[in-house]
Amino acid sequence: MGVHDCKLVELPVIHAPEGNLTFVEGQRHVPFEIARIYYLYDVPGGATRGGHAHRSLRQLLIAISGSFEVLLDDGQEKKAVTLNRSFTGLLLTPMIWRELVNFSSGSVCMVLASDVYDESDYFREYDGFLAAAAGTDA
Ligand code: T46
Repeated sequence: MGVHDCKLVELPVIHAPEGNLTFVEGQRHVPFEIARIYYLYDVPGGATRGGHAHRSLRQLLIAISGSFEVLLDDGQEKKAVTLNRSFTGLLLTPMIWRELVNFSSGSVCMVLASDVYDESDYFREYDGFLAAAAGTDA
């Protein structure tokens, strides 16, 4: 699993004159059952979110409103993805260091996650993540 497995997912859009509707179904539009939803909002200009990796958590990030950039790093390769559509998600596989930057004013990042919150699933130190990604950790 690497940054190239972190793919964009196009979600269905039901168009109507009164406005559009998008929906997400676990195991259909995302390759996992959705155990948790959380969202980032009121992010001040210049702030960075993330700055960690997950051992096993899988997630789908969606810019429900506005835009932001996701910087991905699997320990060997890096990739930057801009999210700015409420019908496009970014799938994050395990063992990906991520940083979210350049939030536009009023933007909202909604995250669908494969598991409930578990701090022990996080790598919050980059060196520890790199060692685990390289298989050189204890
Ligand atoms: C990720 C990016 C995109 C909870 O209590 N429950 C939760 O579900 C989450 C996500 C966080 N928290 C607590 C843990 C911290 O005390 O909220 C605080 C802030 O969490 P964190 O610093 O991890 O927030 P972000 O925005 O840097 O990262 C979050 C997710 O943790 C992470 O999985 O990929 O959003």
